[in-house]
Amino acid sequence: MDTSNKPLVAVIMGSRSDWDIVSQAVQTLSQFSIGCECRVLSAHRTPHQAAEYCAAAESRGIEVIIAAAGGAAHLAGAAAAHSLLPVIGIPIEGPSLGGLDSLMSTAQMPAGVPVATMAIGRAGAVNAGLYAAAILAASRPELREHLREYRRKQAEKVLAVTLP
Ligand code: RP5
Repeated sequence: MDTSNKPLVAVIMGSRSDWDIVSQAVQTLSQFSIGCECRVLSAHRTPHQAAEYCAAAESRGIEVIIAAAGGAAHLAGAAAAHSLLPVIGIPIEGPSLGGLDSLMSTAQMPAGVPVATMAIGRAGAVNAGLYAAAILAASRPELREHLREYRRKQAEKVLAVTLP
């Protein structure tokens, strides 16, 4: 799919400290040969730059934004406020509240500005990649087949499990 590997997904995160988890989303995208661009941008520490980046993303050919943040996790919501692109939020687990703070901050958007909120941490990051792939697959039959194959192999692995 998309052999030019032109970035179709923007992956943004509030801090470098989020990268270990966020890299799982990037790895998932790369499994489907989906090009992405990654940036550290914070809703609180670099609010203007984050807004500008999200507002300009669509005009640069980006089709989906993945935004990860921890704590008072407003990055995905801020991205959605500045773009009509679908925004997928990954709540990052922080040291104090186990990620529940990030989950609530990402999910509890007011009606009118949606964010598709994934699970906390690694599962959320992998699923953010898969969800972005599903969005892109709506107009890319080859990618849709790739997703079907992914699910088939996943099921095969589960069914092959043997217990002691
Ligand atoms: C959030 O604050 C970031 O997304 C990160 O999850 C959290 C902590 O950031 P650092 O203090 O590690 O830079 O904005």
